[in-house]
Amino acid sequence: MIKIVSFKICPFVQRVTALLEAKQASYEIDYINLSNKPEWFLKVSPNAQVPILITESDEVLFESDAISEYIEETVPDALFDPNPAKKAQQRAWSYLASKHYLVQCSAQRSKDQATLSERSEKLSKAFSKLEAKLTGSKFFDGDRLGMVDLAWLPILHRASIIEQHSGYDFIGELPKVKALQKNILDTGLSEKSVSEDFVDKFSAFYLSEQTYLGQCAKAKQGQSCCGDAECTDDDFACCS
Ligand SMILES: N[C@@H](CCC(=O)N[C@@H](CS)C(=O)NCC(=O)O)C(=O)O
Repeated sequence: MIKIVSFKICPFVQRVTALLEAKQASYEIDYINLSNKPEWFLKVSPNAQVPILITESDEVLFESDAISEYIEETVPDALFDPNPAKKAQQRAWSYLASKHYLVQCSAQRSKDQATLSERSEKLSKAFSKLEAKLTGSKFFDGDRLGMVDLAWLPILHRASIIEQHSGYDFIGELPKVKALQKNILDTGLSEKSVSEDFVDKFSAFYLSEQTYLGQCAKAKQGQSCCGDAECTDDDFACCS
């Protein structure tokens, strides 16, 4: 059976596991601690990063884009369009998502509102491009879930957890992206592609008291708004 080496809150891993789940493929998962990488991992992972995929014949694949293409080619039920031009476009829209994974991680770790606004700007631009491209169909390319949707899944899943806990919405007033987020989350693949304790692990890192979003989350639970002395909004508008 193929094996995925993972870190629980890594969005690059989640893109790969969401693809495996979408194709109903069997796989094992091995979680490692990135702050104390095991020797065996350092020996086989060229960039010392997760995800890696270990094939049934013990070949090690790295880089989530390459791993996703391997899964697409080797596991039945193609999710890319067979037309080369269409496929190239779908790859490009997938890259737009994956190149914003770390942007979102960094925004989520912002210590104050100004930093969050500054760091969210790049992600907002990507969401605006996506909004302009979407047609209003259920998924990116019609009614069937595809590779582009799976590339956006980690970002949209994280945005939803952040919104639920803190009231802050990375997406904002973009109806088509909001509808896509709902349709992707409704597939259940976001939960299936992470560990059971994902929300706890994610919250411990991104919604701790050290982050602005963590302060918003605390405020939303009924304490003072945002921890900001000037902010007294009952509905936490300061966090939205
Ligand atoms: N370009 C890589 C990025 C993977 C990546 O950044 N993984 C992070 C965790 S989310 C990692 O392993 N960081 C550990 C390190 O860089 O030392 C991919 O697409 O697979």
